[in-house]
Amino acid sequence: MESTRTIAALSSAAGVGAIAVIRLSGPQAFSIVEKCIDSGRAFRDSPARHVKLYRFICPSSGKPVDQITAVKFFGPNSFTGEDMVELFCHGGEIVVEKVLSVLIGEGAYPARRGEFARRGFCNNKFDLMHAEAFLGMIESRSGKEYESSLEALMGTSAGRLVGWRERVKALLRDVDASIEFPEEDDVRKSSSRYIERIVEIRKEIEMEVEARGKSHIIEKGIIIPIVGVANAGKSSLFNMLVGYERSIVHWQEGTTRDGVGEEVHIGGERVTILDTAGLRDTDDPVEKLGIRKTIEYVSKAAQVIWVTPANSPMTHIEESLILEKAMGKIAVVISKKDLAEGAEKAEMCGEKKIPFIRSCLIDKGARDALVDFVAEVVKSRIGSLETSSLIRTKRHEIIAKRIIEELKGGEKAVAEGEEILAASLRRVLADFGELVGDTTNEDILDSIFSRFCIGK
Ligand SMILES: Nc1nc2c(ncn2[C@@H]2O[C@H](COP(=O)(O)OP(=O)(O)OP(=O)(O)O)[C@@H](O)[C@H]2O)c(=O)[nH]1
Ligand SMILES: [Mg+2]
Repeated sequence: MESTRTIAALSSAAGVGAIAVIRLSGPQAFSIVEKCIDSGRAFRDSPARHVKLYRFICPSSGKPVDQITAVKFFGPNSFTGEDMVELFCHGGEIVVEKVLSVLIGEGAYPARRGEFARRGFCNNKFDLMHAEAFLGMIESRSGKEYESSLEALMGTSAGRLVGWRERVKALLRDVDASIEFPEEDDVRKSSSRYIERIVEIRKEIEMEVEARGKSHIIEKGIIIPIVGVANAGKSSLFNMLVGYERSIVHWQEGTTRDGVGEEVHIGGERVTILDTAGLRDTDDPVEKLGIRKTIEYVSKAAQVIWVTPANSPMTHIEESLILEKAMGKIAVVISKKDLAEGAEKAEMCGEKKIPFIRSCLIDKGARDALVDFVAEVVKSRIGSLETSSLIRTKRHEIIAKRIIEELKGGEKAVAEGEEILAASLRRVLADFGELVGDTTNEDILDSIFSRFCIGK
């Protein structure tokens, strides 16, 4: 039996660190570690969740391997629901390798990806949504992703799911009762509310799926194009934000012809900044293509940075291609403040309530203020994007959409007969079951847990 094997793995990140965490789980977790500690009795007698310092040895040679601390967790009160040991050794690659190989020599099996979490799930320590929240927490690369994983991890969002499920169950009970006792009046009365009740649940799930759509923007990292007329200083700003001379800066107009993107962390969020071709009338076919791309970025991006020079008046192109098209999602950098005040442009931004900063983009000292400005812009943009802490993965999205379709079918089924409605509601419940992992098959579990790291 596979689950009776005792598994071991490095649970902290591979590489060099002060401390490494090695986990063991399974019926022999305690006895294996006990053999590898020179005062085995001290470990055996140590109570649960108690940290102690030990000398870790190789039992066959008796030679010391490392000085460690270890904690015991008695099943079912552990992450996996089994007996578990968390062992902290020194975080050198060789040390970890030696400790692990001693443990394996004493009968532990190297754990597969996500095997600890899978055992916890199989022992009902948490449901599948919760297990996926661990993964979300580990993988989150932006503050917003972290927040929604945290919400899922703390169980704040699960209440809504339980609520929907209970409401569908209650509805099914009423429908079943009505099938069984068709004459009873109060049952009849409730049947007139079937559609209403289904629509209510469906709309709530639809809102959640819609919010998931917005999470996509964040998961991929929000893309922010820097746009403006030719020679405004876009590439200068881009280089400043990414921290090195990524784009060519030149006094000639039309220097940048293609979108150049670079991922950066700004204000705790993962952002892709995009340098674009400057907007101007040109006959150059390549530049024209670049400009067409810029216009596309302006219309598609969730946030746009518009660079406009202080020393020249606003152009018609800026008015029609940026201001009009990106209203509500632009932030302005008024460049070349060393050459002119740019008072008119600043005034215009003030009037239209557009966030702006005046800057000299050839002054390296201006970088901090620009980064702070962009961080503020990113924060308020991402903060304004409502995301779902419930429908967080493609899997959730697919099942939630199936539930929505099934509920729509249920709405129609009310007219077709209660048996058909009941069958439809049963399918909805099965889908909810799949979401939390009650009715999920082995292949799906394999595909979920294989995305975890080894040691989780
Ligand atoms: N004095 C001054 N010059 C600047 C400033 N910002 C940019 N420049 C200069 O303006 C010229 C154009 O800068 P770029 O950053 O290449 O401008 P761009 O908007 O990328 O231009 P295109 O790619 O041609 O559309 C360069 O010579 C820069 O050194 C500024 O704040 N003050
Ligand atoms: Mg450029």
